[in-house]
Amino acid sequence: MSPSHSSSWFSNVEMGPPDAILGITEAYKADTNPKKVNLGVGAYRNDQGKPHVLPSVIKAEEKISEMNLDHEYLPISGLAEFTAASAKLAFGEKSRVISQKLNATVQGISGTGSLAIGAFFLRDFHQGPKDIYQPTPTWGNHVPLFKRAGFNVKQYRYYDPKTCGFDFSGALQDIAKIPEKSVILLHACAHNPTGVDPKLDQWKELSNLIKQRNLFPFFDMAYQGFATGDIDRDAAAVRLFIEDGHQLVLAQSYAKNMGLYGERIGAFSVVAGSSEEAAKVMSQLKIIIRPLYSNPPVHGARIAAMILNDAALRTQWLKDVKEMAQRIISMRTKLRAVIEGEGSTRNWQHITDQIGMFCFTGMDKEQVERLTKEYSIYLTKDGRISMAGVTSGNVEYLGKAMAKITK
Ligand code: CBA
Repeated sequence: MSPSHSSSWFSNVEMGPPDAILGITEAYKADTNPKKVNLGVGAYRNDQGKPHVLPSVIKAEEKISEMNLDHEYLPISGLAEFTAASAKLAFGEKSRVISQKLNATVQGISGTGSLAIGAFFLRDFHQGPKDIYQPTPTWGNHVPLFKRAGFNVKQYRYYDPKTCGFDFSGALQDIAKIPEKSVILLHACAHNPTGVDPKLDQWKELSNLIKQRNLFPFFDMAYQGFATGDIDRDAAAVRLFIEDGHQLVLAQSYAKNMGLYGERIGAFSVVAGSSEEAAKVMSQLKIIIRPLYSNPPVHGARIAAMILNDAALRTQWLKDVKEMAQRIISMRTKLRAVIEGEGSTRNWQHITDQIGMFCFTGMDKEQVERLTKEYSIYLTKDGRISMAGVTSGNVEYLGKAMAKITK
């Protein structure tokens, strides 16, 4: 006898669209053109186009393997040596957050999982409207992530397509109108997808305005080190907000800056009003995490903790990060030179002005489709290319194709 509702319990399930970013990797893999290039996902490649395991990570893994550690569960909040080091990396060793124990920091499932814990925490405890204001544009996953947690997702102006730069006055105008006590999402550095960050004095003004409007800042820091190659400079916005007296929450990822993509290692911090409050917040974070995934995976946490806490490995890591950032910067220069060398009449200065992993090229949907169809160059529909996938081997091919398509 067939079930009364229909032939299957799941006949109501419709085919969903592929993911706007990770779906591109699937399409790339299926392409048989030997010249194909994947500039979709933000994953660093070495100059041979291969995934890169950082020398500091290789050394940390060797040390960990020699220690013959067990595979017991971590505590709900994760590996303590990791979370303590992660908070220091973000806020700075000498921060009042650290000395006054104002932070409740838990290990998260990379940046995305850390953002999700934050969204759930604010859903339950934020004393204000469940509205989050995000920059236009923002990382595509920010929207469904906060919607799933029950937030209304709204926008503030961020990117100016005319200048391919930061729309500072637009952002100030929009933020000035955000209703009090709303949450505002800020990319700490290396904004995705635009590669455009506010300058330090602009951050200062943003901080003042956000304070004046009594908004609550949610920082996403997925690229610490990737903007300038210097982890302290890249944390400047977060640290400035702390100096200005903001309370805030912060999601960190070690996918990019340690190349630990698949290890899913990140952290979520709440900066509370006192150490007593931080302890209470910590208890609630654990209550959120326990039914979700019980406790986080251990391997990535061990690697990150080893790198952050061992002086020699940390020095090596800072060098590794700088090298990745510099390779990307050199590819920006080359790509611009190739396109301009092809006689393109467009202004391509933004390729070298923008920072971090991505270049928001200004190419439209049709141009992107042509690049993919005619050249097997894969990128997101908004015209974003992952500069981390551009190499000495493909930069000519890419630049010439871009010049042709945008003629
Ligand atoms: N925040 C921002 C702003 C990001 O760009 C990304 C990654 C994350 C999450 C958080 P993870 O969970 O892996 O630590 O990163 N964004 C991508 O690089 C990609 O990894 C991107 O290509 O946009 C992704 O998942 O979409």
